[in-house]
Amino acid sequence: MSNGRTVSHGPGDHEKTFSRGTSVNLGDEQLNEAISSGMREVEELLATELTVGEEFVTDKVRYLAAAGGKRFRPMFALLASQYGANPANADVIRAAVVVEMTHLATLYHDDVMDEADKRRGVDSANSRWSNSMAILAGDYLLARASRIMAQLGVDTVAHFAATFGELVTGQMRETVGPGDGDPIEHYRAVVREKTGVLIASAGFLGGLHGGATPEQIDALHRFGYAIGTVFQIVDDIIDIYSDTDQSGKTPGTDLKEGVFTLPVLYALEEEGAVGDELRARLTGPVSDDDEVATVLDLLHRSTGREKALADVHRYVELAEAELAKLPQNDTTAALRTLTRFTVSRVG
Ligand code: GRG
Repeated sequence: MSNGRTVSHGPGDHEKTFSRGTSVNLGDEQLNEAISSGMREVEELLATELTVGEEFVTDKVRYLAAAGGKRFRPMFALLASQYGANPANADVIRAAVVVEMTHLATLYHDDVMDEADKRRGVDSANSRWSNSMAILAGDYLLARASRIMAQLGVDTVAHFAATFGELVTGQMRETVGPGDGDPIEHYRAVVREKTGVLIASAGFLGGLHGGATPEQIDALHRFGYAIGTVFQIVDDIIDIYSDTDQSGKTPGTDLKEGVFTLPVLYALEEEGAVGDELRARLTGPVSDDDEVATVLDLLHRSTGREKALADVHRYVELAEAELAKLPQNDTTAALRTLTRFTVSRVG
């Protein structure tokens, strides 16, 4: 789980299916074309926005956008806009860009807090320049995003004020830790606030600016929270349980950073020898490679994976319940496929 102190991967870094605007496969030709062409407009506006200003600023704000990213959030905003009479209109494109710019800003800030070396396969901005530069680059992105938001009207500005508040609360909640509270509840709250909220915003704003009904906008917003949570838990399961060959990642990255994600938290609650040994070993970051291997082996023998997976399925049910409230058309079928695809990475 990407968070304030630690690693900076995110849901499905290896899940490159949501490509950057060139072509997508959503199961329907017309929808593919609509979303691909919308994503091209998103990329154009994003590129334009990131070139306005002094070169010593824009080279830093362009850096992470150019490095890649799945662009999942703007793509979801475009899909959400399909429910209205005006899908993928200029305001939808603006809203999608605002969401991606905000996402980018959080990545810059998150990497400073995590002291991350890498992001999107390149040196993080903080390691390439400095913490100050990375923070200021994130701030500049928020400044540019705010300018576009102002064009979208007060409802969007008010919505984003709440989104920012939730993002920052999630980051702080994670940094503060669960204290005497339930660590699993704490994890859920952090995932909702850090990962869910911006995906939910993409659904909300795509629906709003596409002209969907208030009920549809609400369903898209809730669907976003649920699918965002699915993404994060799946990613956290992969971090512990998949082979490098399969996932392209080194298992145990979160453990090395001292981050105990959902499967680990469940395993730590377990009664018996495996739970006892994990409780004795997991008192902080696991730095030594042999120790990581031992802990991973214990986790494989625990119930952590199956319990975390049961949670994934509960969130999938929540997501599907929201989709059931929407018109049963090609867009809803595509969102259902995306949901199942996300889960398929962990079975
Ligand atoms: C700047 C508004 C603002 C808030 C600061 C730092 C912070 C408070 C919040 C951090 C939020 C954060 C980084 C959450 C993790 C989000 C996440 C899962 C990132 C990875 O998403 P992907 O996989 O990444 O979609 P790509 O690179 O594909 O875009």
